[in-house]
Amino acid sequence: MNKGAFLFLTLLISWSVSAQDESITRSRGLGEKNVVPPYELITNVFCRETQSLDGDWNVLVDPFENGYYNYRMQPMNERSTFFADRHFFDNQRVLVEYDFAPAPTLKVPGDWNTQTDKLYYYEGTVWYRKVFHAEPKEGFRYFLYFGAANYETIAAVNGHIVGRHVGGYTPFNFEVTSLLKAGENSVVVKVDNKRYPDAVPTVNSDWWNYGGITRSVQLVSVPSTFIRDYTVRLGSDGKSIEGSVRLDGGMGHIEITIPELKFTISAETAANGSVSFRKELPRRTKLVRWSCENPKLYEVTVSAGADRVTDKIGFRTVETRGSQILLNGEPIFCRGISIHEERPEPSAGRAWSEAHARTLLGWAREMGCNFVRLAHYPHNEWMVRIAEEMGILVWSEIPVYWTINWSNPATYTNAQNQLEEMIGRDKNRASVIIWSVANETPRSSERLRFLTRLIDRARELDPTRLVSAAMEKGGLPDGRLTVDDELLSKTDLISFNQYVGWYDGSADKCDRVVWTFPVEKPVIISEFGGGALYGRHGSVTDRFTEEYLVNLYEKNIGMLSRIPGLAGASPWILKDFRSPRRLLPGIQDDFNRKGLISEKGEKKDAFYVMQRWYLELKNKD
Ligand code: GCB
Repeated sequence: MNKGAFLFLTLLISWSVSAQDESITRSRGLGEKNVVPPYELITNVFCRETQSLDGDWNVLVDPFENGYYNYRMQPMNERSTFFADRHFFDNQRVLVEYDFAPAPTLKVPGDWNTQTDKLYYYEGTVWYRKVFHAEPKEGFRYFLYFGAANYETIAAVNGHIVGRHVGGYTPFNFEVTSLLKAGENSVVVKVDNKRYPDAVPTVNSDWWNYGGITRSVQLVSVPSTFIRDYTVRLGSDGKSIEGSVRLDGGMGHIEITIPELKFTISAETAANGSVSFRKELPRRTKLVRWSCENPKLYEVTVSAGADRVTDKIGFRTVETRGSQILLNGEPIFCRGISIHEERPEPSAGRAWSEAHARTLLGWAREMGCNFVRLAHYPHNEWMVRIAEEMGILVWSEIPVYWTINWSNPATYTNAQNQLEEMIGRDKNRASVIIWSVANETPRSSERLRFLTRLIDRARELDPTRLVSAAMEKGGLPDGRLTVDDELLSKTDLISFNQYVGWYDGSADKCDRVVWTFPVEKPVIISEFGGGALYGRHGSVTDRFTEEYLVNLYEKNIGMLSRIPGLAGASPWILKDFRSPRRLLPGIQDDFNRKGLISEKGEKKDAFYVMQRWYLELKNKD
C-alpha cells in the first residue's frame, strides 16, 4: 500500500472510531433529554394482572443504527426513527426504507445469538416490534414491564418513546397509560448489546454477551393508586413481622394479612404514600421458619384501596457469628455450586423459563447442594423463586466484574442502579441470603471507594442479609495463602475465588497449601475448579481430561477441609457455558469447560466427587 493510501485508511479508521464514541455519548445524551427517567420498579409483577407480550416479534438488524441516527450521526426526531413503526408497503409514494411487517421474527424471551446463525457473534442494535391488542380500562394505569434486555433498551409505544434502560440483567418498567389505545397497539424496542469500557460489565468478561429481550415482557395493569413496592419479613427479634409499603398515585389505608398466622396489620401511609410497620405475631401462633429442610412459605396479602397483591413469603433470619453463618440461629454450611444463566440444552443461550430453572436447580440438588451462587449478574426471577420453593440458598450478584472504570461517576450510578433493581425485585425472597457487589476486581483506592459505596447502599436498602463480594487470593512472604483485601473490613464474609491446581500450579500443590485469614469471618470459597471436556480421558496430569478434573477436585476438597472457619463453597461451575475467550479447537470451541456437567447435560466424573463430599458434609450436620 502506498503512503497516501495508508494515511487515508488511518484517518478513515480513526474517524469511524471517534464517530462511534460520539454516537455512544449522543445516545446517552438523548436518553437523558428525551426519555423519561427514572422509572421505578413495581415489586412483584409475578403476582399481578398482566398481559403477556411474549412470543414472536418482528426484528430488523441494524448494525449502523440507521433507524436512530441520520447520516451525520445525529439522533433523529422520533418520527424519523424506526420507533414510528411506519410502513413501506402501504404507501410507496412516500419513501420509508424499513417495514417491520414483513420482517423475520425472533422469540421473546430469548437471546438473539442462538436463534439464528446470522446473529451468533452479533453485537449492536436489533429493533423489535410487536403489535398487540389492548382494552385499557378507565381508572387503571398500564406499565410495560421487561424482565431484562441486554444491554441498552429504548422502548416506544404507538410511536412515542416511553423510556430507556441500561443494564442487561435486571427488570424495568415504563408507564404507558397515556399512550395505550383500545384495539391495536404497537410497541417498538431498540436493544443494543454493544460493549463499552465504562459499562457494567465492561468490555472484557468470561461469558457470552447474549443480546436481545432475554426475559418476558408484560403489560401490567394496576388501579390508579397502587402498591408500587412492599417489603414483608421476619423482624430480627424473630417474634414480629416488619416491613414497609409504598403507594403510587396517592396515600391511604393499607392492610397486610397472613391468614395462616392469624396476623393482620393496618396502617395509614404518610402523604408521600409510604409507611413502615412492625408488629408482634400473636402469642399463640407457631411460626414455622423457612429453612433448607422445610422451605415453608406463607400466603401474604397486601391491600390498599382497589389494589391487592398476594405473594408467598418465607420467614427466616440470617446473620454471622465469628466464622459461622447462622440460618435461624443455627450454623449452616453452604454446600454450593456456581451457575451461569444458560439453558440446560446443547444450544446453551440465555435461560429464562421455569423449566430451565427446575433443571439447573435440580442438578444442583442432585449434587447435594443447599446453596447456589448465581454468577455474575442477577438471574431471572424463576431461579430465585424455584430455589426458594426447593429450600436452596442464593448468592445474587451484580456484574461489577474485573476491570470496571472505578473513577467514572456514571459507571458508579449504573452499578448502583443494577444493585437497586436486583434488591428491589428479590428482597422478599427467603432464598436470597447474600448480595454480592463484585467479582475479582483488582485492588486500588478508587475501587475500594466504589465498592464500599455499593456495600453501604446494599445495607441501607436491606439490613437483613449478608453483603459480600468474590475477592481474590493473595500470598504471605512465608508462602501461606490468604485474602489481603482491604474490602474484608466491609464485607460480612471472606469470600474469594481460588484456582490452585488449575491457573496456580498443578493439583498436587493443594496438599502443601496452608491458608490463613486476617479477620474472623465466615469463609466461602466462591470459586474453584478446572476444565475438562466430557468424555476426554488421559492421565491425572493431562489437562482437560476427566481424570485431571477428578484429581483436581479431590485435592481441592482435601485443602478446603483444612481451612479454619470454612462456611461454604461454590465451585466453578455447574455447566459448561459459552465464552468468547475460550478458543481451544476441539476442546473448548467457544465453551468454558469448567462445568461439572457438559452443555449437553452429561455429568462429568468430577460431578460425583462433589456429590460424595456434600453427602458426607450433610450427614455430619
Ligand atoms: C474466574 C472468574 C470466572 C471465570 C473463571 C475461569 O475467576 O470469576 O468468571 O469464568 O475464573 O474459568 O477462569
